Amino acid sequence: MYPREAARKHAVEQNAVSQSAFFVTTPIYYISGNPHMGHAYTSIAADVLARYHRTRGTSYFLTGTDEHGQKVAQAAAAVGLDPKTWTDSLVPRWQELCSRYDVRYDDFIRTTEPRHIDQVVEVFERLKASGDVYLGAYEGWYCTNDETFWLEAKLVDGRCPNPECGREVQWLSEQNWFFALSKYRDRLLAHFRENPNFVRPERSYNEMVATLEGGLDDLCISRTNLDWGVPLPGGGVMYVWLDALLNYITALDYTHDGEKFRTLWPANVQLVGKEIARFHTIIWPAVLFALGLPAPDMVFAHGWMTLEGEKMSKSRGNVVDPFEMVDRFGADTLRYFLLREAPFGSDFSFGEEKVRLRRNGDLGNDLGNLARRSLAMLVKYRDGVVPPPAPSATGEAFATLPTRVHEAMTTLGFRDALEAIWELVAALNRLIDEKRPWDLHKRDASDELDTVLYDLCEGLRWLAIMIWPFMPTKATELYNTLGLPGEPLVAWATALHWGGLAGGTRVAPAELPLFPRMDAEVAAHEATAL
Ligand code: ME8
Repeated sequence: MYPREAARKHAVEQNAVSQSAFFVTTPIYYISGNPHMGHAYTSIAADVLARYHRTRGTSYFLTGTDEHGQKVAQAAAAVGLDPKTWTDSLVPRWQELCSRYDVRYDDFIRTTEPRHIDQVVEVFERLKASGDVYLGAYEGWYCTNDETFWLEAKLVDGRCPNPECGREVQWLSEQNWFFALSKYRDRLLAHFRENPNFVRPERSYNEMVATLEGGLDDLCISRTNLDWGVPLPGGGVMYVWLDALLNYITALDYTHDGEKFRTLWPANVQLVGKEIARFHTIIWPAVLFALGLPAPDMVFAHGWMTLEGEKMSKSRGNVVDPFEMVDRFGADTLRYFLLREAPFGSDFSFGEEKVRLRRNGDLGNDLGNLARRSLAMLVKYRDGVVPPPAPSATGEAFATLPTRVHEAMTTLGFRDALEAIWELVAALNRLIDEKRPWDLHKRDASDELDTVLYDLCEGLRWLAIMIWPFMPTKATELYNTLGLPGEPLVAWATALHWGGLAGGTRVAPAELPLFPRMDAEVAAHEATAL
């Protein structure tokens, strides 16, 4: 059993939080141009998950760029650069995407780095030695856009059968290296059956089982008509998909038996867009099995961000610039929007008007006004000093909220988690409307006013803690406004007990409003001013 599996098993037996880091990955993105909003989506989701698990112990978040293959080579050639100079010039923009959206990765791997290339060659040698990689003749159709070989029978009108692509395919005829994928079909099917959570959501799970039941061909894993890739002993370069998939373990120093590898693999969650589920749930685990390694616990194939009903993608040209959006709306509003708008497994359309509605509604009217009104009343009626805790119906009603949010986060139900958190927002707003603190003040109902003001402040503290993974900047602002120092990166199990906010705490509501209203005209004006 792998050390990490043993540690987890122990944690489960002891009913304790596992001390080993929660390991989450994104796909490594093709660096054939600048990032678009779809790329930001996956990275934000991974960041939210990593931050959530940081509140429970530690997490490790890996992302990076996929820099080999014909697609990148062609993009570089189109601007007259060699591929490495081209990717070097683009990587800073991809990393900037992360920093602009508060996406804090622990490692950013590039497949052109020596640490990756050396290990890819070593893996190739190991697979050759075990007989899982063998030399054979390849003749078949290749789609450069998808970097995928297709069987003749699968082509649609002689073109790439991927409905998102449909481009011309090329006939290739070469001596090539093959990976014995077909040999792993039964083991994969058994793995799927024994681990229903291996592939989520269920739709992807079912699709992949159907693919497996339909049979697997061995996979051609080398290319001889291309030199932009990891060079293989004896000539040719490695098929870009195998090269890319291996990043998940080369980043952990796998072939050097690195400490990171021993403590982090298998990954807890690997996030991918649904179009690349097949690579991650069939080819990837088969390669891991061939290396004698366990498969990740879960591959989550999320839905697509669309524009006017079509998948947002570079090749279609219908992309939204994430830098322009973050300048306009700020990172937290977009992070909230993306994870609140649709269940994580479903497609959803991106639209600025929709972002603006969420910003002004859920964030501005519901949460922002709650904070503004509550703190203004505390300042007005109690000089900004939090009253002592008292037994609270609100506290009782929401005692199970952290557990509900946890359950949602475990299944990557980001939207459910946010909806559950917003129940507390709504309850606190109702509390103000029903109790009318201004009347309590007029009537001199001092104890009751204390209880209401305490509940509002304590509720805001809970909210700051629970929204932190989603909106780290605004959550920290809210937390600091309550007179609490640092970031609300705290263990929920100890921090989320109603009454945790000490009476006598002095609030500092200077930073409000949290979410200033955005008018359509203002948004448009700001856009033209950029
Ligand atoms: O496939 N909606 O890279 P890629 C949602 N290099 N997510 C989207 C999206 C959209 N419209 N567009 C892109 C590759 N994404 C390979 C991966 S991994 C070993 C190699 C996100 O640049 C989503 O995560 O085409 C998708 O799977 C990924 O970007 C594809 O990025």
